Amino acid sequence: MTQSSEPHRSARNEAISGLKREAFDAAEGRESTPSQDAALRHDWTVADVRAIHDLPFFELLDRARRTHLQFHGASEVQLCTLLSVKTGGCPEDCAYCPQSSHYETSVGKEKMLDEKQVLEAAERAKAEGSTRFCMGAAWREVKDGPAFDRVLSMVRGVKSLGLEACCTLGMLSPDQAKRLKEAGLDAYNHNLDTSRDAYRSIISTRTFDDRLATLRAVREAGITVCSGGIVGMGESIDDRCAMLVELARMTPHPESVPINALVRVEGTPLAALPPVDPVDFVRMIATARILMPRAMVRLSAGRKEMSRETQLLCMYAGANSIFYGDRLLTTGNPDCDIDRDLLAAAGAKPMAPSV
Ligand code: SAM
Ligand code: DTB
Ligand code: SF4
Repeated sequence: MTQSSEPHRSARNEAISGLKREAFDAAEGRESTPSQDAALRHDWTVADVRAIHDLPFFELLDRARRTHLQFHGASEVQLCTLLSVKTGGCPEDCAYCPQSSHYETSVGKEKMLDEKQVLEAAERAKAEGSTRFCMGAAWREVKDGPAFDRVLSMVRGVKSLGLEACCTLGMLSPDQAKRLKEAGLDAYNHNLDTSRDAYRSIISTRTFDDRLATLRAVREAGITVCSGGIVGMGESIDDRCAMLVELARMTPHPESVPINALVRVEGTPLAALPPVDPVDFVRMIATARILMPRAMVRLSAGRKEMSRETQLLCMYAGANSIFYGDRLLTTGNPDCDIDRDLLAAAGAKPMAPSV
């Protein structure tokens, strides 16, 4: 079942789907043109998406580029910085994740960072040119109490620096989402990761529907939705398309769609999988751009193993954000000077702050 066809849909989403797109955009303070409206569909099927995904490569790129230019600046890339505020020891068994306590990896259980450490990292990120700061915790779910209170004050601190604030903390209740919103949180990352069918072979400790319930709580609290997935976990092309369908059937679409290439970490069950085919990865970025024209499509994990040419093709195909700084959460990311060269090669400039 898709998010928009479930009974607990929010009053706000009901209202949006009942409104004409233009009216919704006007209410949100955005202008939209009739041709933009035509591109914003929510009724995608796997067959529709597969037909786009499988287009001859140059045709797919042309179409994605046209969509991108209709909705976004040609050469702007948002720089975001990630920080793991609570690392390792996670009770979930996500087969890709070095932070799961189910697997022997080099990532150990660490204690939670304090607010000062986080704000120093956020200040450094801002000085390097990032405009969005995302705090991650290796939690199955948020528990009310001192750790959550500390996250709330981290969010307030990050906001006071003029950065977009994002968190990824696992499952959330509607009340916790409301408290994050009150603290000023702009976005919540909670990935579908893969298709509903493939999900069961990747994670056994929670369900795909748990994931959708948290995304609903986020949307209903008025926080923007950041949700995407991982390519390269042994899934089929139909699984990849089905994951994009789940996202693109949401009303409104997620504002942010991270597409990760699996980082194959030793000790995890997926460590020995072959790397993702770069052209297939670009296809996912292009398809996400066509399906969710307004979203920020984020070229996320896996860039350290990706050629410069593949990354440039991703940007051409509609990726308009990267994680910036030499660490993701627990694994490496290209150094800032390498990324400055990448942006220069793309003729791209870092996006100015939006808040
Ligand atoms: N514990 C929270 C959760 O799972 O939602 C937040 C942190 S979790 C590390 C955030 C996301 O990172 C995951 O949903 C997954 O998409 C991504 N991720 C984790 N390990 C990865 C890996 N090895 N390669 C690519 N992406 C990964
Ligand atoms: C997302 O989709 N990718 C980021 C962010 N959202 C939180 C996380 C990638 C993590 C890669 C593995 C690691 O560094 O631990
Ligand atoms: Fe835990 Fe998140 Fe890693 Fe899953 S992806 S094991 S929930 S930190």
